[in-house]
Amino acid sequence: MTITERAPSTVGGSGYDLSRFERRLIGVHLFVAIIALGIGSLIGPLQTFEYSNVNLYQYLEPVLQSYYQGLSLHGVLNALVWTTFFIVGFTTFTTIRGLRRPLRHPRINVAGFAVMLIGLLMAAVPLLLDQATVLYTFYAPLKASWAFYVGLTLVVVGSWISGLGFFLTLHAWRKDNPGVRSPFIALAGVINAAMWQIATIGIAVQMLTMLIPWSLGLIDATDPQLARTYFWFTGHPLVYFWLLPAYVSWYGMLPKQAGGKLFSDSLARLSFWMFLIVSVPVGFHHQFVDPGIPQVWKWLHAVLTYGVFFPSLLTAFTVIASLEYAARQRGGTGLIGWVRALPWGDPSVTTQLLAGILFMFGGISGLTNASYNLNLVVHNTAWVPGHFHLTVATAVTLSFIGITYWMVPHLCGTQLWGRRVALVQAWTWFVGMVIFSNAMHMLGLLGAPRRTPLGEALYVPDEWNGHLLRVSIGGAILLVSVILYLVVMYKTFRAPKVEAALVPEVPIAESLRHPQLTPVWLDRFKPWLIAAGLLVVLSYGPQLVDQIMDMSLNSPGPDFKVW
Ligand code: HAS
Ligand code: CU1
Repeated sequence: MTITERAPSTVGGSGYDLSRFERRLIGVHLFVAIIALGIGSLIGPLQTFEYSNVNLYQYLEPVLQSYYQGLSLHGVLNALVWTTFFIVGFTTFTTIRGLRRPLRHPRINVAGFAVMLIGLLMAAVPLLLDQATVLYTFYAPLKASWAFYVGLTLVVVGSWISGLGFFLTLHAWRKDNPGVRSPFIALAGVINAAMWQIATIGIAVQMLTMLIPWSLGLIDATDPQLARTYFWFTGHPLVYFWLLPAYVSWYGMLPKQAGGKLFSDSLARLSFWMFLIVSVPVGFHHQFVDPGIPQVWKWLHAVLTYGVFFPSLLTAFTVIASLEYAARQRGGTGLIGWVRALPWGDPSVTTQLLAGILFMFGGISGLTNASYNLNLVVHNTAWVPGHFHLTVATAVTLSFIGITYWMVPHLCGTQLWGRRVALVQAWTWFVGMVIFSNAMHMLGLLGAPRRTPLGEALYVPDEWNGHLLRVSIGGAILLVSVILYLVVMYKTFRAPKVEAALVPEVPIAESLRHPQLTPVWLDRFKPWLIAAGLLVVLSYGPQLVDQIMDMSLNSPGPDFKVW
């Protein structure tokens, strides 16, 4: 095969400078994301202190009425708002910069942002007024104000609109570059957007046919079982919607930052296509204990969950191989001694390495959850937040933080303020999360329920106490880390502009083998989209038909509020 000179491959460096408009568009996404993370993460430690019976909520009463209002804000702001705004902003960046061309229809992407922002503001009002204290999973029959549901729906619709903008931009690039493999970081971002469009059908149906009419009083009651099934149709792939942008960075950027190359462009693409196929048809692993879903469907989703484990194993292999290659280029030696040769002094690298290390443990707890038998032990216990603070709150969030360490100065034309402070931020996050999440896992095994202000309990088994204290200690360390992050971001934003050569460049990793050698089937949407659609229909279709036929809108009556 001849490799055309035209092939822009995935090589980074210079080549396309973002316009002022593009910088601003991406910047406003990041701005909203970081504010959400800031507020959401400041609430988290309050919950951990509560576990040790230190109730700071009482001092915040005019703003926060209860532990549950705080927990709802924490979950919505961190898990839904920080992630979604960051991801859409970052994918705008990887689309433009990966393809080295402007957005095909920038107005679409501006509209996407505007709709997301309006949705966020709509959802924020009832949340702050204690009218949406329904936690981030908003399980019926907990009922929030209609504005909360409409607002969240608009956030999703806005992300669809932006996704369309990415897709049209990639499409235009492909027309101009026939036969050339799509640059990895751009393709991977669009695959994630495509997966998200399929995944969010569940929540769209839930909102439009159940929760919104119910909250508006148009229907009297709802069916919690069906609502949960719709929710987890979206809720599980949601976690990969969060994870995949971190993988874009681990595969497509981190190797360059570490001084090496991407070990295999083909494996990187394969893992993204696998996520497109198997991210959705696994939602019943959140409903193993729910009545009304026959065992065989739970079994099928459990098997497919082991399938979705596989692309992460591929990722561990490929990313660690890329890092080892980089480290050996830098003079690293030994079976694992090479790890020391990685650029641990670079906060953007260190955050992502630490995120990856904790993700290995998050993967193990995920595997535990996925086993039907073990899930019966850990479901609804503190183990589950233990699991997802290693995944979404570390693998994803700490990686996103690491990305902002080069991206924010890049967009602002400044340099990262306080390199050392940022390193302390990375390590405090790591240490805080190790302590916090280990204690949560242990508490879960001892039977402590999740989503419960345990400090208020009149009696807890003695063996919980040490772990409850460690949860609070972890939370305190994380509080320091969040504050350091906000300071670094603020100072970087306000730092004096520097000449272009001193601004951090965009780290786009070259592949060891030229991407043009990657098989064509790893660059085609159609077969993968068909497979994804088929698998969703097979794994959910019959069960959804059954549940819809059996639907009983009787739970509970119109005026039901438990908080
Ligand atoms: Fe999960 C519950 C199963 C991954 C998030 N999960 C949750 C909830 C959240 C969540 C938020 O089967 C709670 C939902 C709620 O509120 O009720 N999860 C899994 C499985 C995986 C998994 C099998 N989860 C994630 C990810 C998340 C996330 C990713 C967020 C981003 N999870 C479950 C199940 C439940 C669940 C059940 C229901 C529990 C219940 O009963 O309620 C897998 O995808 C995990 C695969 C991961 C790996 C690890 C690979 C390691 C890598 C690291 C490489 C290292 C590097 C660093 C790069 C196989 C890739 C190298 C460094 C050097 C220095 C060299
Ligand atoms: Cu899941």
